[in-house]
Amino acid sequence: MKISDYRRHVGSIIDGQAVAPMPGGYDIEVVNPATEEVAGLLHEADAAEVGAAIVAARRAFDEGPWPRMSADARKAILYAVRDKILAHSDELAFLEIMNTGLPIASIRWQITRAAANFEMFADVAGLAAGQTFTQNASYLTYVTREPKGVAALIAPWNAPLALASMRVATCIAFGNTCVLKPSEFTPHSLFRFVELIHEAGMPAGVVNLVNGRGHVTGAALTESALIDMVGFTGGTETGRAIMAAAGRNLKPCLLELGGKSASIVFESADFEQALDGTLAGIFANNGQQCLAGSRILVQRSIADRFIEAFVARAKSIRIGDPYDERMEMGPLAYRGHMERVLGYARIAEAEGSRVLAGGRRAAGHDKGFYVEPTVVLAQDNGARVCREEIFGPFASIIVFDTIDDAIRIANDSEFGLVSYAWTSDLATTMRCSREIRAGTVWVNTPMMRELRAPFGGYKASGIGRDGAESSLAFFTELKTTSIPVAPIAIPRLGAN
Ligand code: TXE
Repeated sequence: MKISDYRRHVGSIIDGQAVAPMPGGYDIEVVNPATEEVAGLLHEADAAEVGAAIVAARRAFDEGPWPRMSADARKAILYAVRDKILAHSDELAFLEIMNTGLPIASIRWQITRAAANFEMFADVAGLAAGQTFTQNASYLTYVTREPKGVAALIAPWNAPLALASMRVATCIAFGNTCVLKPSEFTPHSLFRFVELIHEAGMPAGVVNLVNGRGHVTGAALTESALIDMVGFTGGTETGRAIMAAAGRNLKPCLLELGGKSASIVFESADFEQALDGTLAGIFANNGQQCLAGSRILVQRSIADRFIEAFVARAKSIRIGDPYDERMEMGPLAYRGHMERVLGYARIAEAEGSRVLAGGRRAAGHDKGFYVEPTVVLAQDNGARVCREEIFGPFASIIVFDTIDDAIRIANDSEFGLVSYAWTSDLATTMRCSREIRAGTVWVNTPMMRELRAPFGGYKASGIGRDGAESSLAFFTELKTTSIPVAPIAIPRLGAN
């Protein structure tokens, strides 16, 4: 695809129509992180434009066909969205890489995931059922699930299609409508995604799109009293601000936030598998993933050998043009983020931790936010590089002695999104599974998302879960109806 083939200036899509950017409106340059060139412009939606998008979503919910359609009719459209995503995967991949700098192999997989999100939640909604209570012989009481209303959905920049499609699919599958706001760093693939949703036959107003910065467009969306719920994926500090705004209007929030997850390598591990898995756990997706295994805990008996092998492999990771199939890492998403990640190498040195690899911009690139895979041997878990989410290709290694130490260190964190355990010992596996306070424990595997199962965080890693039952619970209201099965005696107030 050529640069002239895509829409460079993206704005809002309201009620199924692209909104022409207003003259004099605020435009933001979107930078390609691999080349530092301006890839396109983003027209920022102000509060009035966000309001128009919310009104469109409100009307589509209150009066439109989508919440009133049969589940099968909705499923047919959601399947058509899946097919559109797959049919346009090259185009979506081009746009996603242009904004994010993620390597094409990662992106291909994420586009497949975006399509799978629509299929999975169409199926889940198609099978959702209520409850019936007949214990009281005089009554039939049944419980139905109804769509909850209009959602404000805020997406991050680290995996825009995979993460926004999860929010949108879980929301609309149950009959809700939404306004989606992508990150201001990565609007292009999601603009095309929302166009494709309409090309698949989605009624106007079900999925609306606004673009802009968080404190302008995002805040106008989450502070609105006309929305019914908020779904957010992003940083923990932003999550706090969003929940505070939504809380003022008593709107519930589903928050998938940051992490500082432990990847624990026990001496009982299959060494090569653990090496492959811990490397993938921190360096996949350019290190920019909430579920990264960013604290690597290694048992002392194997520590020297493991660290040596880990550093050697980290130094050999192929970094370069994200459109090149051979590359394993591309540039970080934006300059400020790159500078923040590099800053942590200086913090590590100042604190007395040892930088074993990386910690600087990758050599051989005149342009682009490329950072060398960085490995730090931390003094202990109190180091800032072990406590703060860095969100880049930055592994902090800690050496431990016993399983008690490993579990204590894993749990000694503000976060609790996921954890990884590498062991062939059953008792060790079971202790990790039971005692680590994180939403997911992966044993002997890097990231494995079972979309049916709950996914989300303990502690500052989030509130609520994605997943078949969890998404149903968040995105629907429960209604109880009670009907007498025969005439009943009602007190006759005022009758005599
Ligand atoms: O993301 P933000 P930032 C973490 C990671 C990263 C840090 C900061 O540690 O270094 O967060 O990243 C919108 N009201 N993660 O600042 O702010 C914003 O426009 C409404 C973890 O770049 O979380 C964007 O659409 N919306 C992570 C979205 O929030 C607001 C993914 C995410 O941006 C807003 C990304 C406001 N007041 C970063 N302020 C993960 N868990 O996957 C911002 N936004």
